[in-house]
Amino acid sequence: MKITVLSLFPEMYENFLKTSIISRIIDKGNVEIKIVNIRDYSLDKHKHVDDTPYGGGAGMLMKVDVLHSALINNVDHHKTYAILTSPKAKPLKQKDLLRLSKLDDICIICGHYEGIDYRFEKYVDEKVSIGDYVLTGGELASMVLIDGILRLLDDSISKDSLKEESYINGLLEYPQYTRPVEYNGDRVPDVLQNGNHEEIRKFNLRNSLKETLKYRPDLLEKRQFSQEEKDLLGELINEL
Ligand code: 6GU
Repeated sequence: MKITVLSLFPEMYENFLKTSIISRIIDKGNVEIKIVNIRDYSLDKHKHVDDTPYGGGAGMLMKVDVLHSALINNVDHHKTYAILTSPKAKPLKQKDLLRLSKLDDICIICGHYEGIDYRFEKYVDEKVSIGDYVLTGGELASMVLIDGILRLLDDSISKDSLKEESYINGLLEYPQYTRPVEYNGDRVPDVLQNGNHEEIRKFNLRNSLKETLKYRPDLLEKRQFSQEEKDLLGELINEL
């Protein structure tokens, strides 16, 4: 997979790309990441990349000519899937990361200032927000995208651990424990130590449902339940 990032702050990526898990996935060789400085495509001698909005209003907008030049000089716009980071978009979900992880060639354009000239949007295939809040720029959002995509390409993450993960099956993951068996009076639940796989499965499913009910009840509204899950949910609701 090839990922090209267009950014006004390329230095923000240095440590991110050097950090262990990400650099290991990149070093394995199937991923190439290129960070492009948008300012290099400025068309005037003062290297402007932004300008004031027509019609007035606060803040500056990124210039369409600069953005378009950065795009077409770095990717083949027929082959490359162009993603614009923006708080004005549908928030990213795990299923989006799965879909994007199957592409060969993507370009992430990091928005900045109060936004971009609207005319640039016709050169992008998709806009992505990472949540309902506002950041100063798209760089952190692009790193969220890259991290979330690369870990899905990594064959060292077992398919089982992906399957059990929060958001994949529409439930939050159940609590887990490792040694020591007792810490400050808190013990690892006995059932997890007894080796009865059916009891463990049921215990973990019940706790997944419990965590989801507590922190993300909205996820339960969208989901189809098995009879076993309905029974467990009934018990949990009675306990409230
Ligand atoms: Cl992608 N960009 C900015 N600037 N703010 C955001 C965002 C993106 N996603 C959530 N907030």
